[in-house]
Amino acid sequence: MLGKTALSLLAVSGALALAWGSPAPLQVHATPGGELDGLVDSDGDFLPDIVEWAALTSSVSADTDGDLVGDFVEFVQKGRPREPGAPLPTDQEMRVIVTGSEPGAGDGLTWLHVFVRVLGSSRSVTSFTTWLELPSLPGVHIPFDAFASGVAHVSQRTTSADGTWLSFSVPLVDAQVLAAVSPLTVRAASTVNGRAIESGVTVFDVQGQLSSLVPFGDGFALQSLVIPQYVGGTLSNRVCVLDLTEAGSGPGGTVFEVANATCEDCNDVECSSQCPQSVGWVVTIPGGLTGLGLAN
Ligand SMILES: [Ca+2]
Ligand SMILES: [Ca+2]
Repeated sequence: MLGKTALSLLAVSGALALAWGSPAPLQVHATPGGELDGLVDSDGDFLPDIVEWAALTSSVSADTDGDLVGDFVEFVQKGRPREPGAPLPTDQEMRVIVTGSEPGAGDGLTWLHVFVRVLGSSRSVTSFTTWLELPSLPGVHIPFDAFASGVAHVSQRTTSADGTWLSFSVPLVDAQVLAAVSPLTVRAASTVNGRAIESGVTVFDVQGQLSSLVPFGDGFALQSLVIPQYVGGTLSNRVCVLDLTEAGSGPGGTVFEVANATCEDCNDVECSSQCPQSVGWVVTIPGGLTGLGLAN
């Protein structure tokens, strides 16, 4: 798989370049009304439903915690969209996240999403790169060739007070394939109006479910990426809040140990009884939490 790494990064950067004003051959769809292209966004807040699931925001409310700061802004600022708080300073922002496919799609694919908030002209984005890192291959930046599996969806929305919002989503390989090479970290770096911004997300295979860490309270929640099937009208899923303690660093990144694990009620889903078993679990995150852009 690692040998097939020559094309997809070009596709990724090409899509964004096109959206941001540079000529590129990649096919994308215009969204003149500021709507998301191709992905269901039930509450119209520019975050697809599948992203809201993975990020633990509400897919039917554009302001999950009702603090008058919209979900999109809190999400790209790596804030706490489930907890009311004062607005964070306004700046260029970026956040990446990996999700499963839309319910009913039946393709089992995963998706990479990149969201950017640009203040000023969207043409002020002067660089963009995204790559994968594996703890087993420290320092190696793996482009997306072997992982991208379809056409990118690119959308743009101009707001009156919150800048220009950019959305880039591309289908990746089957969840089982991604699980086979996990844990892995998806990272992106960009320069917007002279400011270097970065973001990342680490994807784990937790007992057969692809999961990632989501900022939650004082720590992180472990949330599945793939929306499970409805069983008897009730969503059953693992929503497990982890307290991470830094345990050292190695060639693959910063090593964290799960010191505590508690179940929390999120999006009307219930935590798995297996959550407490996460205590003692060791996680290696390339670049650490700072590298993910989640530690302010
Ligand atoms: Ca939404
Ligand atoms: Ca809010």
